[in-house]
Amino acid sequence: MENIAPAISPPPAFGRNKAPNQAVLDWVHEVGSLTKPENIFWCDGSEAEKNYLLGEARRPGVLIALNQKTYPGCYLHRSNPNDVARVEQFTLICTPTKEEAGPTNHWAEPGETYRKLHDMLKGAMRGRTMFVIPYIMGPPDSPLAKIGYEITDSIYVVLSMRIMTRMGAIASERLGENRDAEFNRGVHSLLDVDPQRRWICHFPQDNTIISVGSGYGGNVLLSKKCLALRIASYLARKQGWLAEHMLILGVESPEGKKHYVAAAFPSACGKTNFAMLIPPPHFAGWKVTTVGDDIAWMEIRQDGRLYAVNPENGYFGVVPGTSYKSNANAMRSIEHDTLFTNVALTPNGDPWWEGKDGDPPNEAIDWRGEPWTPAAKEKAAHPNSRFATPMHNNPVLDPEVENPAGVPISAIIFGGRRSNTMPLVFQAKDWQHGVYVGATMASETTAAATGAVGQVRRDPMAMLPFCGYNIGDYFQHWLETGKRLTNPPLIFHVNWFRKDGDGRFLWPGFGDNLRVLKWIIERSEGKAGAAETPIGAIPRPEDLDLAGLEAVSPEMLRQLLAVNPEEWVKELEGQKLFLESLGPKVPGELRAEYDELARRLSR
Ligand code: GTP
Ligand code: SPV
Ligand code: MN
Repeated sequence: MENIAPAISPPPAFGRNKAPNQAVLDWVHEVGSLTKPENIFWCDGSEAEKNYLLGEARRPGVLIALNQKTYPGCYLHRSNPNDVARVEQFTLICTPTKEEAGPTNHWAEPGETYRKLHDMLKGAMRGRTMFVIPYIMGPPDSPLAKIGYEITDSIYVVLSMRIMTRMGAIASERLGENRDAEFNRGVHSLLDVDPQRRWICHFPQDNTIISVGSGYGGNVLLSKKCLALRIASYLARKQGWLAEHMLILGVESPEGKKHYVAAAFPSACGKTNFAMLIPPPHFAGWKVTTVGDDIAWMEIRQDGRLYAVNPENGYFGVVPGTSYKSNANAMRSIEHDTLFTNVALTPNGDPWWEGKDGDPPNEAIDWRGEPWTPAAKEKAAHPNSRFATPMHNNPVLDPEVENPAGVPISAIIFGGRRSNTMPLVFQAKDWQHGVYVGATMASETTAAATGAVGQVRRDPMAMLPFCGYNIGDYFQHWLETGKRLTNPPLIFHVNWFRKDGDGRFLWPGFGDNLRVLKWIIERSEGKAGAAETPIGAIPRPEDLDLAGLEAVSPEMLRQLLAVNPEEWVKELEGQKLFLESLGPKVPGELRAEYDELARRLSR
């Protein structure tokens, strides 16, 4: 457990290559003077550096090497048991006014917050090594690419950032020597991993992030949710593009027609799995390829279409439930060169988790480091245990993933985890209605964030915890983007999680989601049929390709596709209350969409 982060032995030659940019040097000097580390290590991203850091990480017990025969290049990290997920209540947007952060964010005044953080960081790295990590988000030549520097006292963060971003010399070279060149400043310190002193603070106006007191995932891999969503969404609005919590996938039919689709599902609601989908046996000749599994940066190009790039270089995915049956592509990806967090360890040194193929081991060490047997009540792997794996491990990585121009998006899909109400799929009437559907979507909460699990909450565009500014302005930005799109993607909503009266999933999900995806792309080509309903167009059973799908009876299909008036009375009320709770910044167009929906439902 990385409660303490001892200094490494004096950095070898490659740990001393400073950045050529004076603005970076000045800032690193400033943070060093404040935090007082034992030594400063400049990361270059080389293999030699990786091997050196892996060696160092084993000494203080930061990482455990897994069985190198069965899991070559794989390691296990156990985070502090008080530190296993994002902490939304301690995640702050520090804009000059509270209104800029808006009704859905926790706000704090920037000046005072900087002062508090500086107090906490004073001498915080004494006896530790301060790592300086240069990184690029996005294909380096993309007009959307962004450079960041993360300073951290955690080797685990360095090794994770190496996987998750384009890290090292490439980034400092790209930044160059110009003192005014733009880069994100990220500072992270574990402090003493005390939940009482855990703050994830964003200063969008300064392109700055400061994170203290955590060593876990989205709290500390500052490239990810902090930069690529919260700060990037703020920049995107100013600059006229979109930064979204979306996977990006390619889907190719047997005739060779290819589409790209972006989909926003809240945390732990199926993005990674959908992005790596394996077609069911009946779908011979169909191919699904992954551009990204969590974040999409999108902009309009000259042809009036929306193009997307994945800013990341790796996947930080949910482990439990991953198996050859549910996602063989993910399994193949994580069998080598992968950093696991909070999974269980078998006696032969393999990682284990609930839902892995085969029988549970007779004994194991659980995610906390305690002995475990299948008779135990507690889970062996934490429900939010994760893998960090390079995207180039993915057997179905899309060939366009490094294309600086991105890929053209034919359809946008919103989706949530809903036991009831929401049909398997429906299509919004147009862009504006689609924005309403995204703005009012809801999902049951998951283990990806601390707090209660399984409660339905509104999570607009799956961005509730990630929008770096006022959500009303964000909706407006979406509406304005639509007006600039002469060739807009169609917008859909899906729900893989509807349940029957006995609480069982009605839809098998995973690979079978291609049946829904096929309908979606056929709609984009103006082909497949549908029934018009008050909430949008829904496929009739005959509009879906259900060949070979024995698991779903006609009655189950009826339930999956149903729009039940009693459920929708409640849903409509929930949507109304939510929009009202957001205050006056909600665009009039969305209030009009609500009125229209209410009118259609009451007919
Ligand atoms: P984040 O990384 O937190 O953003 O999550 P994500 O949206 O990428 O979710 P992921 O694909 O990792 O799936 C989360 C959980 O949902 C896992 O336990 C999966 O097994 C489960 N899941 C994913 N797809 C489906 C599906 O189609 N049906 C069902 N029933 N479960 C699914
Ligand atoms: C999410 O919670 O949406 C994640 C995991 O992708 S984390 O990086 O911890 O935010
Ligand atoms: Mn996510």
